[in-house]
Amino acid sequence: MTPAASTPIESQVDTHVAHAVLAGLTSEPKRLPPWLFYDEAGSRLFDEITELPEYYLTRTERAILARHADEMIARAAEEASRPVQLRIAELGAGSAEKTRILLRAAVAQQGDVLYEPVDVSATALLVAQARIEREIPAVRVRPLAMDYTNGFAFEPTGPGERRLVLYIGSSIGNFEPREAAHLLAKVRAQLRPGDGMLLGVDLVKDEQTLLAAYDDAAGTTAAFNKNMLTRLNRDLCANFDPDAFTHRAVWNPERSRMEMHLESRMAQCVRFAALDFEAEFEVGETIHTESSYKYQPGEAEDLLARAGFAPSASWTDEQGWFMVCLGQVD
Ligand code: AVJ
Repeated sequence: MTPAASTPIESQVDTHVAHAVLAGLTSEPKRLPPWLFYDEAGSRLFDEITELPEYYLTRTERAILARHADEMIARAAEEASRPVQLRIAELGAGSAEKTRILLRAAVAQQGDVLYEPVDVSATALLVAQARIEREIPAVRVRPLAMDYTNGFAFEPTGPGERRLVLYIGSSIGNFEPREAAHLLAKVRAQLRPGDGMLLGVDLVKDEQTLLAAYDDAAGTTAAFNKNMLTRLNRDLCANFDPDAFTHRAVWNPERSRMEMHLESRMAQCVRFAALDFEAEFEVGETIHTESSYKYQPGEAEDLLARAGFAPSASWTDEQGWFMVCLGQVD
């Protein structure tokens, strides 16, 4: 036997991915967690989605930030007695494309700024760091590569410093409302009086607009959804035929969320060679791959308040499609 062939398969398998797949595909109905979207190809497809005409979220939030960044930064740094220096952290920073608007506003207000992006993808962080340091030299970038959903620790701020945590892009929408409140409370527990949290949430709107945003004409969202299967073929030696599944986007009004599913076009059996596991699909059976919760105006503030923040301001666009809220620690 060659050394390669005798290497235990387990040692090559990402156990985090393996556990997610075993739990999700043995449950009824079947599900897979949305973090599995973001391998290299998936992250690229997501960046493409943010530029689609139907995907209003990114450009709407960007417009809100562009219009109100100075006020957001000024409020976060507001202090009666002495000047404060803001330090900006960001959860799920990714390519940090929209963040640069806030960083520029902070530089204009205080001269320089320390930016601490947190993301599971170390490569995304390196790319973002290089770009920001080149474009805005007054920003020092200190990236932190980790899965912030499993707990995290910020470096304590010094005297005269305040931390502003960004959680923008509607990433919070992927969490069940109770999990979302729990995650924000964990962030709150790391902060001190005067620190703040800037939260971006997508708002409920007409169904047609929502459906188009998650089922675009070019098929990019369908490719993004199906890429999860391609990723599992690679990571777990599975034999999914991505074209044996159909992309489905559904508005669930009872739960106020968009859902993405992959629907099996036929009865089929998929084998995971790395796990010695098989998943059976009936014709029409679905895998639920993502929920994106949509909030009512006022609910984002409630979410912040439940996590222990005092909601201090919120900003929206003319159509009332997206909302950015600032919460502060009293
Ligand atoms: C990155 C979670 C905000 O829910 O809209 C884009 C991901 N899914 N198209 C979202 C996504 C389908 C996105 N978030």
